[in-house]
Amino acid sequence: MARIDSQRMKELLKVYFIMGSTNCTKNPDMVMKEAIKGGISLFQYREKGAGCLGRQEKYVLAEQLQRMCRTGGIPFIINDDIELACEIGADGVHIGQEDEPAEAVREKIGDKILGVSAHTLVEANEAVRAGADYLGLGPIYPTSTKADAKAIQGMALIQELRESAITIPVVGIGGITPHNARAVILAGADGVSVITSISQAADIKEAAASLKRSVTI
Ligand code: 3NM
Repeated sequence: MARIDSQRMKELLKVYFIMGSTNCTKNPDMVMKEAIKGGISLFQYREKGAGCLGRQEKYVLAEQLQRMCRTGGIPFIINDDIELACEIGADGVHIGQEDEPAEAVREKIGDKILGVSAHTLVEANEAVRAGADYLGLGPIYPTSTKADAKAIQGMALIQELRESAITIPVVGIGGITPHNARAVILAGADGVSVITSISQAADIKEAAASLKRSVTI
């Protein structure tokens, strides 16, 4: 296996859905099924926050969601838990700045997809050097999903990055909905990453489909 091609990565980032059990008001299986039907392009399992699942249950849900992604042809990424990602053969991992250094994670995961959250140009450059395949930039808009979210970035970081020499695929995150997604793409992102606007939508399939329409320019 070789590292993912940058063009393919950009395609996968278009509608990047992130979810864990605490983000769902409905059964996670059902949410996943509808999101796939609606046209998500990539999925990240992120089990975080108050009331999140313990090790064994997390493992079971991860495998369940991974199976659904496989059937739907959607690559399956795991947040933070590199051990779990390697154990179940996930397609990639996503890490933040507080996690293990990207360079060490790249060593452990070989050619799997590596995503890194960045909040400054310095962090972005460092992640590229360490072997990231894509960057998550945020929070773009206000979000109540991540308790320790940094200051709102708006489009500034995406634009700054696009004006720099960095060409790595990037996805915006934080408070993105079908109504404000297009601005993120127009600012230079390759896609949008969302939790709430899909996981808690009244019509999950339509929310995913609507995001897909918004980012298709
Ligand atoms: N990371 P929602 S913001 C997981 O800024 C995450 O790096 C962020 O959730 C960052 O789509 C965020 O519900 C939460 O706003 C995104």
